[in-house]
Amino acid sequence: MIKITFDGFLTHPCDCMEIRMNVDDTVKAIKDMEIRGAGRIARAGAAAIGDMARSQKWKNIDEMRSDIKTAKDKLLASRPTAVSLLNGIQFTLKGFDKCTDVKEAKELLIRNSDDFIRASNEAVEKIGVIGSRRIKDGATILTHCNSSAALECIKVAHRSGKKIKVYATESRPWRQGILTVNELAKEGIDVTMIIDSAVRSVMKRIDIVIVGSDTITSNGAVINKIGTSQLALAAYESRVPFVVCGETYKISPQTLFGDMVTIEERDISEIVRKGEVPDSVKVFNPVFDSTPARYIDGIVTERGIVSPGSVYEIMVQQFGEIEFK
Ligand code: RUB
Repeated sequence: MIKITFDGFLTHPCDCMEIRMNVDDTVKAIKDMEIRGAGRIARAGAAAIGDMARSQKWKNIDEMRSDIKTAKDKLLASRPTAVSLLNGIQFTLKGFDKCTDVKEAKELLIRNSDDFIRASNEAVEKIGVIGSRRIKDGATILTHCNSSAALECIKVAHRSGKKIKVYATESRPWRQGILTVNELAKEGIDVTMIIDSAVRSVMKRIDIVIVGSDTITSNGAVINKIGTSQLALAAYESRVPFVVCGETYKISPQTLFGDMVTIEERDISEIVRKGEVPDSVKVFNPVFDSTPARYIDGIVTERGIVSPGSVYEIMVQQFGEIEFK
């Protein structure tokens, strides 16, 4: 298990696909950001349910149902913003309600979990290929935080022989930018790290902004790491294309029915150390923000590049059969 502790530095990319963990350990790892990034937490949630089905013994289906529900609730409470986690778990549980015996239910959950994980990884690969075509030879790219989908586009462009440069934001307070620059440097990509507040200043050097997504809403807005909307505004002002990468399971059907996306607020110790400011000072640490559709030039999905305005159609195709409670 790769350990990432919060001391202001992230040192290792985590990839839960190599790791098999029980539900409680998965929940802890997600809460502690040892497993992070919307795609990874979705795969970790699906993997935890699949492994529970693989390893646990139940006397009857009612007992199994009750344990799976508890596991689902715990996983969903681990991080509130990325709908990918909910969708990954919903996908894994598809058909579970109709199972009448433990053997059948176990097989279904294991199969669904494996299918989701495979499809999720394949989606990132496809996004990489599709998104890379939007990157011109000689382009300078700006990215934010650490998105496996966004970085895949950049890596595929580089591997195809395009000469590219990347600016990567630090992404305070967790500094996921450290992961990003390490990942890109390892690939041999020319990468420059900047502090978050340098975004507008460097925008004149940028040809395209490519970021990831945690949740995509029915009106085409994108929820991603705090600061993403600032990048979008600066790009809009400079007429620089702003492209979002998102697997279709990052679309939130709940938003169609009026639900708002919960923006996670994390502990203030991520921003200030104890005693650094008087107790009277309030500290606010929202870790995601929403970028309205009008600032987004395209959303790169595994089905192709779509406009924010077509999210509704994809939502219907993708989730038409799923019941949301
Ligand atoms: C990560 C983040 C990423 C998205 C998409 O935030 O905002 O841009 O999750 O990532 P955190 P991916 O580090 O707080 O989880 O493309 O890997 O799903």
